[in-house]
Amino acid sequence: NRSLINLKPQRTSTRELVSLDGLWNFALAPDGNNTSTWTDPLPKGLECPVPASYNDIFVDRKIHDHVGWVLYQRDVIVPKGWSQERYLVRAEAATHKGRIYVNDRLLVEHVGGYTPFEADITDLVKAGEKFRLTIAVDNELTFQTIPPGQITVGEATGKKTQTYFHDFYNYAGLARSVWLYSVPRQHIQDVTIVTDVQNTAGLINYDVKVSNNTTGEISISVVDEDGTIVANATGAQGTVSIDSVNLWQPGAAYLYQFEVSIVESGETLDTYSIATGVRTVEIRGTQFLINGNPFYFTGFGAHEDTTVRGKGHDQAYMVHDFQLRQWMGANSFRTSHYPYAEEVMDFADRNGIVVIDETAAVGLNIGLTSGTVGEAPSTFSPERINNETREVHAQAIRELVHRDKNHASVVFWSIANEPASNEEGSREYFEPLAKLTRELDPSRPVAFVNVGAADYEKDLISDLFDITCINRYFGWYSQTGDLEEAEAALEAELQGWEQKFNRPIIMTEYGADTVAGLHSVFGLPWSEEFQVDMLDMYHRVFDRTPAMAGEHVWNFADFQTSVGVRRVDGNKKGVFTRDRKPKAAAHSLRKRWTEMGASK
Ligand code: BDP
Repeated sequence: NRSLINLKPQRTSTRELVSLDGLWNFALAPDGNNTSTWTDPLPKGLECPVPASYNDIFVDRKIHDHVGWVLYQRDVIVPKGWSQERYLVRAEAATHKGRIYVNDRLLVEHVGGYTPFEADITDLVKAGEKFRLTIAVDNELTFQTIPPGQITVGEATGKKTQTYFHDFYNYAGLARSVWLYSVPRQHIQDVTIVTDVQNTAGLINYDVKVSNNTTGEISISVVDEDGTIVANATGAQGTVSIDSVNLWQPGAAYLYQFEVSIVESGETLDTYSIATGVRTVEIRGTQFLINGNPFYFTGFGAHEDTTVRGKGHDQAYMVHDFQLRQWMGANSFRTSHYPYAEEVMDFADRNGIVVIDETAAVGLNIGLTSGTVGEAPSTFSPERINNETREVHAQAIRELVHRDKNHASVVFWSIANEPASNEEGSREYFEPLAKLTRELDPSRPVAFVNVGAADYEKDLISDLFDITCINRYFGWYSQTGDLEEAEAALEAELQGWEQKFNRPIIMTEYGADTVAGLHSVFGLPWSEEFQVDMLDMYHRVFDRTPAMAGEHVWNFADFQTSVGVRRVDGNKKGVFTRDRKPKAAAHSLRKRWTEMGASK
């Protein structure tokens, strides 16, 4: 199913919205390919909260380690008043593959764990009737999924185990909200907004798509934060201009409501509103400009990750995490390593936080984490990351751009994290994907995040992109504990990139695993002192590198990973612990970033 879905559901004067969040019946799907039993009422017993990853909820290792399908089920009633409407079930995400069943019928299957999908149920269930909603979710990763993975079968036990090439736990399930919502028969399907600035005027270029049956006229109003209408227009495409515009600025968000309506004979048939920040993004030489002013990214790479709920979206954590970022003086984050819940993007828009928006293409790099001694197998090959993978990756890009294109906070796209861009085949793989992203959104720069092994001499694809984003671990994975050697290596690397491309460089990851409470008078690795010293060293080098346009520490908080000899209950590179307590580095970083912010 390749069709792009509707705009995020919204309650307006013409649309209704019912949350299906809460406790759902839950079961591991019976083995085998016979899915006919999946839609029967589930056996009594387990109830699983939505939104949440299911893995850490139950005290059952079998569920925690499950590889394959699980089933979520509940009864739903379509409101009686919806008889004149169309109505849909929408899941904001099912990681990594989802199916929506209504009673016994499979309506839709969606691949990709971090973007929404939906099923129109109007013709199956009458308004006022009850139906059994089953959502099946599959967590398997193969070489033809994004992110990729591999399933092995235990020799002695026959048990399936999921392995993967990325460094965070494969949490799965319904980690985001599920909705039942209505749209009018004639409805707004999609809106694309691109903003520009001319002297003191703000321009909103827009393109509205409506349902085929639409006979009404399209009317546009732009409303400012005081509720005053500042511009009007009619027609499906065009440009509206706002005099003396209030720009959306990093740290000082201003949002207009871009209200689209379908109007016929004086009656409003549908209306939908998009929070719109007017701002420009541009690269000039080594500078990244927002509204014509150089912007230096400070902040973190992060994860959607908390105890018990895994990747489950949680408003309390979302708000608290934004508070902590603001307390730190951080002005931005990257959605490493997958699209975050759309509520997070809305919140970034409202809070003036700048976002690097990343697809789930992480771990396209077999050598990096295979633990292979000697020659690693090649990543891009017919048996591994191949043309089919690239097609799935292309679809992931389409769905991300479709979902997030109207967010002022999103300033550029990252289409992959740490692929094997030093390996043969990487260029053939990435060239069409970079091109596709630009075609989908000509208004934003396109990047990928480069891995240490593909340094400025070995990388084969960076010229296809607009910005140099690199992750480096000098002093941790190499020159371990020797910050003098690490400093020289970092400097040489940054100079290499600076000479290769006249464009901005962002250090999208740098950091050290740090056990909160572990101290060392020698500043040895794993101690809080080492994390402080290492970050300080990087900052010295950044400050003498003119092309630097940003620094994102890895990671905002400690997070869960798969088990392994390098990880003790997960990755400890957090500046905060998993429960959001600051390590020593939080204070030194905070000093640097708040001073940088103040001096602007
Ligand atoms: C980089 C990855 C990131 C890891 C990090 C690390 O981009 O996902 O968690 O290294 O090893 O390779 O901590």
